[in-house]
This record gives sequence, C-alpha cells and structure tokens, in this order.
Amino acid sequence: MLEQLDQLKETALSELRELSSMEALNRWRVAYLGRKGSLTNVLRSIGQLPAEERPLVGQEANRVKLALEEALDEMAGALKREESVRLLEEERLDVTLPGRPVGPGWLHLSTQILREIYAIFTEMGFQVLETPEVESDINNFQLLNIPPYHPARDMWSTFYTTREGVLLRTHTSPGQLRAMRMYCPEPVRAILPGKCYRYEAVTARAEFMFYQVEGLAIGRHVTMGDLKGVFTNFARKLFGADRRVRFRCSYFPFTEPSAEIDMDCIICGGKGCRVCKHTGWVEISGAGMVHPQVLRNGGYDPEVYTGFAFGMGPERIAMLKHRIEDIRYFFSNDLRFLRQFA
Ligand code: FA5
Repeated sequence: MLEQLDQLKETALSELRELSSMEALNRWRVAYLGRKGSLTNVLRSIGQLPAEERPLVGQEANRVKLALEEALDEMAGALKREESVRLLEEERLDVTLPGRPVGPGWLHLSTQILREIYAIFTEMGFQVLETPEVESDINNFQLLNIPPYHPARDMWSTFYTTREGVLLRTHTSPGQLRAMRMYCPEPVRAILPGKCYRYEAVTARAEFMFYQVEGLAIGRHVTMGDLKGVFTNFARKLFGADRRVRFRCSYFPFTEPSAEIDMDCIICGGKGCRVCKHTGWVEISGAGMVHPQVLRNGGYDPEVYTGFAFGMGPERIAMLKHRIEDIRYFFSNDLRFLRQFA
C-alpha cells in the first residue's frame, strides 16, 4: 500500500509538471484529489486494512495529499502569472498612436428651428425672454384662469413635484405673467421659448418633453388684426412667401377670443394628404387675445391695455419643414437622425 502511494505521488507530480493551462490543471485536480480521484480512493480504502497498518498508511496518505495540494497551488500560481504576462503582451496598447479625431459638434435640430424663429420675431421687434421650467401651480394654471376645479386642467396632464404647488410647466403660458409683471405698465413684445413637460402617452406626434414658443404683445391698441399680421408674416418668412394662414375658433381659458392657427399644408400645397389628414391645413399654433382677467393678474388695466398671445410647438414646425414623421427622433439621441441636420 505504501508503495502504491509512493507510485501515485510520483506519477501525479510528474504529470503536473507537464501541464500548461488552467483547464488541464483542473482536470488533474479532479483526477487525483476530486471526490472520485485516485488519492481519495486510497484514503477511503484504508478502513479495510488490518488495524496495525492503518496509522502508518493513514499518515503517509495524508502526507501525499498535502504534497499534491501544495504542488497544485504552486502550479496554479505559476500558470496565472504566465497568463497575465501573455495578456499584457497580447493586449499591449501603443500609446504613441495618434488619437481618433473628435469631430466638431453642431446645433440640435430643435435649437436650429428655435434660432430661426427668434430671428424672424426679433426682426419684428420682439425680445426673447427665458422663463423657468419649474413653475408654481399658481402661474401655470390659476393666474391663467384655470382654478383647481376647472375642467380645462384635463387638457394638460401634469408632472407635479414632491413640493406642494410646484410643477414642471405644461406650457410656456405662465411666462406671460412673468413678462407682464416684469414690464407693467410698459408695453411688451416678447417671445418666450422653452421646454414644457406633459404626463401623457408618447406617440409619433407627442413627446413628454418638448419646446414651445410663446408670443406676447401688450399695448394700448393691440388688436386681433396685429396677431393675424404678425403670425402670417412669421409663417411666410419660415415656410415661403406664398403660404396661407387661417384662424379657426377655439378655446383657451386665458384668451378671449381664442383661435387655432392653421397653415396650408406644405407637403401637398393644400390639396390634401396624409400629413394634413386630407384637409389641406395643418395646425401650427394656439392663440388669442389675452383674457382681461389675465391682463389684470399681470398688473395691466384691461380697460386701457389689450394684448395678443400665441403658443406653438417648434418640433412640430420642424417636422413640417423637414418632413419628419416621428417626433420621438428629436430627443432619442440617435446620431443617424441628428447628423442629417449638421
Ligand atoms: C397650449 O399649450 C397653449 N398654452 C397655447 C396658447 C398660448 C394658446 C397662448 C393661446 C395663447 P396646446 O396644448 O395646443 O396649447 O399646445 C401648443 C402647441 O404645443 C401645440 O400646437 C404643439 O405644437 C405643441 N405641443 C403640445 N403638446 C405637445 C407634445 N406632447 N409634444 C410635442 N408638441 C406638443
């Protein structure tokens, strides 16, 4: 038995020295030291030896086991070192190679269309005024004639914050109040661009985050005619001199009268197509004369001052201009889309 153990140790160690990979090492461990391995079998059979032989064979068997385990650890260490040297060698980086050039950036399509809109309105004497995206319920709704119980709140599904009465604005119209309070009693002519948020299903035409551009003009003799003139000029500057614009009766709690502004469809020239749902017209903005109560909330006397306001979606305008079928492309950051407008 002792001889058998000696033989086993010699064979095992000489096999071990020949191994060159961790997989082979693992196979060796299973073959000798595993549950059904050769050494384990010997250890198990000790019980059948005569009692006087057992201690000696037992001791020797344990010594062999320790020797094999030590040799295994040593070999594993050596193989690991070899492996990491090989990896370092193979994955060597040439840090002296020139880097990949970073291309120049470009403006996002929304920014481009916003800048076109700014250029047209500033030419007509409007200033560009930025107002906060995080708003109070009071500015976003209440001072715009939308009290908490008003059914018009259903038109704007809202992201509320954890702070009572604070929300992400659902439209740029609360900026009207900020502009009025900033300039009252002076006349105002401003556009108020910025992001808006609505807690609604995202579709090809509706995002949960989008830009709006609000327009506001307040003065002593501002009329619906001014609104029509300003907006028609805007549409023609942006989409071409032969554009037609029409005003359709609508309802907003903060304007009276209210209108939707439509433009003849640039895709089919007004003949009717899928984009204009075969009507020949596409809606580009909500608008109206500022409601007397809203003027009052802004500090102006509605007996003396009047004003017009409008609110449009620049992404929808860019979609028309560039024939983009899905609004989700704007903010999904796919360079294949964005690069087309570089
Ligand atoms: C408003 O938000 C009014 N505040 C507009 C207004 C201002 C009326 C001043 C009168 C006076 P409306 O919900 O229709 O209205 O939105 C205006 C424009 O924002 C739409 O025509 C559309 O272009 C854009 N818009 C609205 N919801 C979305 C959306 N989910 N995704 C992308 N654009 C949107």
